[in-house]
Amino acid sequence: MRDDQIREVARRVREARTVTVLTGAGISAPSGVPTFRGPGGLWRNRRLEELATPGAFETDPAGVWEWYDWRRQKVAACQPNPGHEVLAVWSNRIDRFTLVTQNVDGLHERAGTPNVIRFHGSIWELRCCAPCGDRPKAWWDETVPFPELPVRCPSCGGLARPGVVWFGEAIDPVVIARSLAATRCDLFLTIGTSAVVYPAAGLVGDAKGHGAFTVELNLEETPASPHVDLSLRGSADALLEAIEEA
Ligand code: BJW
Ligand code: ZN
Repeated sequence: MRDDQIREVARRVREARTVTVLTGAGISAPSGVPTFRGPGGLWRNRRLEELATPGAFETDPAGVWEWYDWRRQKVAACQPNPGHEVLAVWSNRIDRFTLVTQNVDGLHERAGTPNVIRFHGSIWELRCCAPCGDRPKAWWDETVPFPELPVRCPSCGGLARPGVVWFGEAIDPVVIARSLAATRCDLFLTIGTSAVVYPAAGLVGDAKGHGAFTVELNLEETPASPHVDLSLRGSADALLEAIEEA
């Protein structure tokens, strides 16, 4: 049964004119990056909602920065896995291929996928909280670990923050527009995401509404599973390798 499903996905990848992929933490899990809601997802016993919100950062910027500094160190020590690599191959082979990721780790880019749509920003981008005007609002910084926390804006000395999207914050409108445009596709794959965080979790339904064939790759069932055309259980890296092989 599973071999048939893998062959079917492989055929659809081959025949589709337009392919869109949405990834979540599960694609990076085989690289050793912890997921949010799985085992190892809790950091110092603090729930995600106590860390990934503007309120948490306002109350305890050093504490939230400690979490990001720890994650940046972890990601810096990780390598893209075969799942990232297969998607990079597709991105270069399929003319109309779009990769939307909720991940902030940068592993898709490191695997060689160009033009990744970073739905929730990047852990490697920083922003000044007190926009100081004499440098771009956001800048790239791969320092690991930071010598001092919380991180300060190198220009004005004000508080800096990670360039990510926290709960209650709006997704960049350009990112939303590009992602929604990409839901007009022949094939939409949702890979390694718990499908509970909106608006990202709504993209697969939008794609289905536009007539796309929808596929989920995940270790476990998710709220999206009953709604997709094909839901495959397994590790994203192994499934993507098997699809590419087929
Ligand atoms: C494997 C695997 C392997 C493991 N192989 N699989 C509609 C309904 C209800 C609520 C809302 C709604 N619309 C908006 C909301 C509120 C909120 C929300 O969604 N809340 C729900 C959680 C209840 N959304 C927001 O607040 C968003 N903003 C917004 O809506 O703004 C509105 C607005 C408009 C105008 C002005 C102002 C505001 C923003 C959401 C931001 C989410 N941010 C985070 C942190 C990012 C930064 C960081 O990384 O630090 O994004 S939270 C966290 O969750 C992170 C992730 O990208 C995101 C999704 O997680 P993901 O990737 O799915 O990971 P996990 O851990 O949950 O799941 C891993 C999966 O992988 C599991 O399924 C495993 O089985 C699987 N897996 N190993 C294959 N080897
Ligand atoms: Zn500044």
